[in-house]
Amino acid sequence: MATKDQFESPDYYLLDELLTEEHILIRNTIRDFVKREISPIIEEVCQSCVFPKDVLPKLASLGSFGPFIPTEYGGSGLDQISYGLIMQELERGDSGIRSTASVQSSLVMFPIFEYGTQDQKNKYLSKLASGEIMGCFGLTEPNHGSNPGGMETSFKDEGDYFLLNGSKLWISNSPFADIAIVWAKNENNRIQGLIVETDMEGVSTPETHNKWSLRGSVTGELIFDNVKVPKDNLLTGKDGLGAPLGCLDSARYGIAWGAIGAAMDCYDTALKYSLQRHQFGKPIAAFQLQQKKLAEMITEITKAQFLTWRLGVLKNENKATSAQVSMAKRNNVAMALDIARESRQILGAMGITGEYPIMRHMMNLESVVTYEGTHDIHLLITGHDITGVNAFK
Ligand code: TGC
Ligand code: FAD
Repeated sequence: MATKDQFESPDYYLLDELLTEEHILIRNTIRDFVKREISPIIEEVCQSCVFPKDVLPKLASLGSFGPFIPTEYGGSGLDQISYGLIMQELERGDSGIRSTASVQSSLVMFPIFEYGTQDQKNKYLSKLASGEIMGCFGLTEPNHGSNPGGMETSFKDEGDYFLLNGSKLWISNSPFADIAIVWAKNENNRIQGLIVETDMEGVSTPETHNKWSLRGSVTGELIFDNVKVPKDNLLTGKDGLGAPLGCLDSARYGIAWGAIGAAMDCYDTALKYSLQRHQFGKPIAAFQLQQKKLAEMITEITKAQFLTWRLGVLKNENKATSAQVSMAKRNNVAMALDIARESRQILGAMGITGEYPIMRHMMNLESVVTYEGTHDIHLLITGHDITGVNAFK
């Protein structure tokens, strides 16, 4: 049975005073939605590994799909801080729910909006915003994860169509997606994006089973066996590896906010538990070792909140660099994972049960620290940025 969600958000340095009334309204709307619609079901969803598809239209109606896409294309026309706050609140509920929304927004709607033709925007964006169709993003391959530039998936110009062959692995949402943004090499070895409809002949999307992490998000493959893709489905606005990496900048930014949500939920749970749980005749919150854990958690959450809020301001001003996004993604996910582990200890044995959200967040974050660029890859991006020396080459 689901326990009531009594989450209270920590705001130690009064960050709310830097948000607009609209930001707070959006944040609170998503927070209420998560308490009402996600918290009561998420434990069962993750234990059973059955994705709650009826959540999709609800996420859409709240504007979680493409918040930053202009309203003329069905988006909400919101700024980057609003997008971040939506991701924070969804991930406070569960990383898998945030994942579903961030793939749809940053990895499917973003490339169509930024690199697509006018016809592609008209055809797909409103339907994606309303959740009428769902998308996925195929970059990673069996032999190419951190190094997507080495991808083997390719397409050939066959006159009337492009012939696509290859495969993608670890693709969020692929088993139920209607379309896939697929990154593949053309005959000149140049990476380009294609909009592939998953009911095209030769496309299969098998689900990846037995995950211990992100069980509230569906993961699968994308397999292309001589798929005839209409030429109108090529994303013509940008080519090269920079095109998919540009989408990742948007998604990684959302993850930086999302990780704060997961960390806040773990901290809030551990703080409350430590005040209620008595050992040796007093609440465990009275012991210095437990206070140290809690004090360090709120310090790290507060630092992450300000780093990420400032990144949002820079993004709104079009001044954020990819390296700044990498720093925030890396810092915040590691911070959240550390807090999940420490919180789990504060709950003792109770911490491993599904009665509390901590173990689920911890397991989810083991994926979040790997996808969208691993912890070590983001460190090397920072290293490259500050030294000018590229460790990948
Ligand atoms: P490199 O030579 O450095 O760069 C190639 C071209 O790309 C440009 N560029 C970027 N452009 C936009 N945004 C960025 N973040 C960019 N980083 C680089 C660069 O300027 C260059 O442009 P040009 O015009 O000179 O060609 O590329 P490299 O091959 O050395 O690789 C660099 C590296 C390792 C940093 C990059 O490939 C990388 O980020 N690897 C990590 C892979 C990754 O993050 N995969 C994510 C897959 S999607 C996913 O995980 C979704 S999970 C979704 C969910 O469920 O939430
Ligand atoms: P590898 O690249 O094989 O790396 C293994 C280890 O080696 C890592 O620790 C890495 O940091 C390290 N390493 C690699 N290169 C270097 C180096 N140069 N220096 C130092 N260390 C290095 N991908 C998509 O395209 N779309 C999706 O929707 C998607 N969703 C995902 C959902 C889940 C649940 C997961 C787990 C992954 C998803 N991914 C997706 C894939 C994800 O982006 C990759 O797993 C990630 O980029 C890392 O690739 P890899 O797993 O192949 O690890």
